[in-house]
Amino acid sequence: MSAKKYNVCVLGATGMVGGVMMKVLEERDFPIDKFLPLASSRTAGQKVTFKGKEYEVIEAAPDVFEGMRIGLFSAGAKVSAVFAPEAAKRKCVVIDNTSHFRMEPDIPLVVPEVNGHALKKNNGIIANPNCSTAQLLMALKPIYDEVGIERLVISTYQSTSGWGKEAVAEMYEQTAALLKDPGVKIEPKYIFKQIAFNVVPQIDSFMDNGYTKEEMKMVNETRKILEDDSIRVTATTVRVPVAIGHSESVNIKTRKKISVARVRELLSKFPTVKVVDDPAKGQYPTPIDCVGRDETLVGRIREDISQENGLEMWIVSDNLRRGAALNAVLIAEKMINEGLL
Ligand code: 3JN
Repeated sequence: MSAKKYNVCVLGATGMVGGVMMKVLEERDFPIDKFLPLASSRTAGQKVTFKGKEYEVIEAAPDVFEGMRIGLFSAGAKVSAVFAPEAAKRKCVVIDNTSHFRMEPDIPLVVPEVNGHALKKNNGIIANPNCSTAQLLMALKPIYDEVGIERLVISTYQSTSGWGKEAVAEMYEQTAALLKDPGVKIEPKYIFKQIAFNVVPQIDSFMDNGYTKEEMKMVNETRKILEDDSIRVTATTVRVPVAIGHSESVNIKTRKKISVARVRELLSKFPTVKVVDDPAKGQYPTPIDCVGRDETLVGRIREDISQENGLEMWIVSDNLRRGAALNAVLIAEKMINEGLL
């Protein structure tokens, strides 16, 4: 990377993704001159530590972006809607982790390893995909490039951290309460139904077509990132009582036949994908294996016995990291390396 250093702000610095963004920036020794942690009025004033130094989190306002060059945003779609244009206007390039701009035609939606080329044409706002989409595409891209994809049927098993700190705490609190008294009445607060000892087939709100917003994000974002609206995609997204790490069962109908051996070979060569797939040795990925790791883990790769050109696979990744923070930092690094920043 260049010797140049950048003024970087993180909006949503008190949240789970914001925390991992700061960690990833530190770990990768991102070239930072001035660092500014920001949040909405709800959590501004709290303290965060970055590179061993304590910072007070400043409340986001248009003027705070003056002099900033890179903004990593993860404070919710409404906050981004207000502040991303304000930041971009002040020459602070925004990498936004919310859904607000993802489907806007002139805003690139990017997983760097998959469609990094899309960064070239931007108006100062880049969208980071939904966490479930990002990890999915890491595993699909090499297959798509080799044989094309006709249809995808996805079922997700998403951890509570995808819904924020409060949802993770809610899972532990409910679990503790039920261990103490199995008959206790659980009142869900952040997750739509009891999450302890349960699974909940609703993530985000329902739409008129019966799908949830999370499901339609996966459908629409997959097509945008692969630049292929002909792919048919359906998804059921489910919350499970796991703290970190989203899992996905994916059925793929390819346009041409591909062997399982070739899929394993292609995935093994793809950056930040790791094949963990040795059924004879009982090896396949589970969410606890992916926590804190950059790699998307893929296993259970097999031919679908029910159709021609069908594949089944299981994709696991750290949703806070791969699906959000790392993806955002990789976008910034790629823009620097390509002279876009
Ligand atoms: O729950 C998950 O696992 C992922 C949730 C993502 C999410 C939650 C609330 C609002 C998003 C997102 O990234 O799409 C949004 C949003 O930005 O709309």
